[in-house]
Amino acid sequence: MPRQLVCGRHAFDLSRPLVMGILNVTPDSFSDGGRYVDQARALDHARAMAADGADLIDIGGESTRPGAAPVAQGEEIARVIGITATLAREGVAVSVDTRKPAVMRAAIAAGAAMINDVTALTAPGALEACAAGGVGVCLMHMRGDPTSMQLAPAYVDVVREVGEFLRIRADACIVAGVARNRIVLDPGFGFGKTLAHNLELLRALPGLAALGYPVLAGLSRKSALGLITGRAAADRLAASLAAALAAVTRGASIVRVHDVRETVDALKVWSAIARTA
Ligand code: 8Y4
Repeated sequence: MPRQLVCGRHAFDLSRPLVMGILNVTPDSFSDGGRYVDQARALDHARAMAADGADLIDIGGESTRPGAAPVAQGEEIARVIGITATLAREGVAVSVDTRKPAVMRAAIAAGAAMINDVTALTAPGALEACAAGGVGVCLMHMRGDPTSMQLAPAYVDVVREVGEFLRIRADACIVAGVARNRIVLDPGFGFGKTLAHNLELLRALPGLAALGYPVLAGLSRKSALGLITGRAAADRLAASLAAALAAVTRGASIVRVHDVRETVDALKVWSAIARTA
């Protein structure tokens, strides 16, 4: 039987890599049209990514950038819930990127299929919110918090420490009642890691995948790719495609990307070559 990832009413076949499209609904500083304009544009972008072949759309209402202002939970809910409900009604598998249990509960009630948490459901009540909802969960590793994480990240053995953390969080999910086939692990590229740490983790992805859970890799446009190529974030498409292919070659089941159309094409070529059919 093919391996499956169950996210609410969506069941994904893991015999091919999945693409998660990134949708930020943090207010656009260039737009003074208010929430409605931001939301309408975000919805258009989400529908375009779904039409381009995104398997999941990851909606985030709180920036994890160093120095980003914290967002109150009511504001975060207002940013993400309308779009989540609309897309879910249209049959799109929506992932909501949040650290807050109240946002998780609202997202699940609105039809979210997955909760993507950069703190791996460590907030009090987060495990329970997700266990009750039947959603998929993405557990990400981060060292420190978004404000301090890039100051001087240090590990004795980054691969072992990240793997151990994720194994412990997966166990906590199972104890809380999250089904095994709903759990995704993510080493958290760029979250409290130097370029050398990110490269070590990427090389070691097969070991992480060997824990038995699908692995998500988020490398799209990240600063590690900027350090390697010398290019600004908007100019990192080729670097991002190379990174996505490197990740799936090493066992990643899901890639979280900005450029869905290009990534889907790259993965089609990769799959045509890789498939032993
Ligand atoms: C340009 C634009 C450059 C955005 C960097 C970025 C991950 C994640 C983020 C990830 C999972 C980001 C919410 C950082 N990264 N969730 N979230 N995995 N699961 N930076 O790698 O995209 S936000």
